[in-house]
Amino acid sequence: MNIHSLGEGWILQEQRLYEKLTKRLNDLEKLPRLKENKSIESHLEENGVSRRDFMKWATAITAMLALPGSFTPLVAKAAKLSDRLPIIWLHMAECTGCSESLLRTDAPTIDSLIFDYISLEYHETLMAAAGWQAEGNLENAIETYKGQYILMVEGGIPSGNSAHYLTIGGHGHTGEYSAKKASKNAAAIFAIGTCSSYGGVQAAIPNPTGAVALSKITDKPVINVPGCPPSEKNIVGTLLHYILYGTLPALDAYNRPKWAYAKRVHDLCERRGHFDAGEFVEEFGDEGAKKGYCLYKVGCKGPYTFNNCSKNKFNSHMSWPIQAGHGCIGCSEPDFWDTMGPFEEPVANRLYNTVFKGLGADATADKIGVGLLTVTGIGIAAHAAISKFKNPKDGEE
Ligand code: FSX
Ligand code: SF4
Ligand code: F3S
Repeated sequence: MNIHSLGEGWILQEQRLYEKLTKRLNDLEKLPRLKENKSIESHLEENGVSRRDFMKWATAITAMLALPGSFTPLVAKAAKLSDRLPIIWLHMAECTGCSESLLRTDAPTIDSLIFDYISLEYHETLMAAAGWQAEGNLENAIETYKGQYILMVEGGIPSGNSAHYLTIGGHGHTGEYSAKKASKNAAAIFAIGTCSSYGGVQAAIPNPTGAVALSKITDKPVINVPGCPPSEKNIVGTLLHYILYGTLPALDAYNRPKWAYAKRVHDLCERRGHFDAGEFVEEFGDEGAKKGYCLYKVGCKGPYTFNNCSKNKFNSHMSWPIQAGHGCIGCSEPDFWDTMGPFEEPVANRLYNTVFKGLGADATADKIGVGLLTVTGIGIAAHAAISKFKNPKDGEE
């Protein structure tokens, strides 16, 4: 095959995808608006966002989802149609940081405005209803939108004491009961945050409430969007990806969308040049810290953590942990509370088995042939080993 036919193959593939996504959006457009009859343009305008800003935002999301620039109008259209799909958002055991990541900004971002605009049928932090009425709303939403709604769950699911460590509402239903019930008839399920994806802080040893990941209480596929909390862009991007494709994204071994979690924090880090040059912060506040040197020696876990934080940042794209001067604590990895600490010390010279858990090589580092790992070797070894695993769940990019 020559270079020209390769190029033509790509163009054809791109064209097919464009047609497929256009068809999906046209079908969605036929569905009725679920909220008040207001366009996203007027909603954004009322909040001081111009059409130009909206298109700039759509361009950035297109790139983030690894789509060609020519797909920007489709991404903009997907955002416009985000009021056609009902969403149910449940809170389990957590700190509400995931919702806060999305909503807590002094000037609302386009991401948070999109979230305002979608048809959020139930969200315990945001809804006005309380008590019996709130419970009734949840039952109604599950019933009315059977098989159509997107379920987003924040928080780990306590399973101890017959799951009674978490009870919610007048009937005293357990979190497990509500999450199971809502999962049953969902069109798609997203675990928002590390708690929902893997158990999170409440599942840290000794895990007194027996908190588990959402994926442990349902046999339906769960897309994990970890991070404690995840960035607003990763939450909104996951939603837009589903609106665009209507199918699961390509997932990594921990069921995280590859468009967001395929690369290590270390690979995308603005301090990487200093790591490669051997320029390290030796202790917080030293000359190296002032010069923005690499934070590995003060505990950065960026080499073992998969996330796109440096690209998306937090608080309206203002900053992210490493820019703020602290190392990554590995917050988007399973069991990071137990395995990534102490957070301000490097993981040198200790048996490292965290990132391999669940990949089929979960016992000890010996099993994967790296033994006791040394300071800089570990990230490279971990990365190489992980790269070798082929994910059976790979779908579309
Ligand atoms: Fe908190 Fe969400 Fe961490 Fe967990 O976040 S930011 S404890 S991921 O479930 O609220
Ligand atoms: Fe960045 Fe941390 Fe890697 Fe240093 S170790 S380059 S601070 S991710
Ligand atoms: Fe979390 Fe590390 Fe990003 S701590 S927010 S994955 S930089």
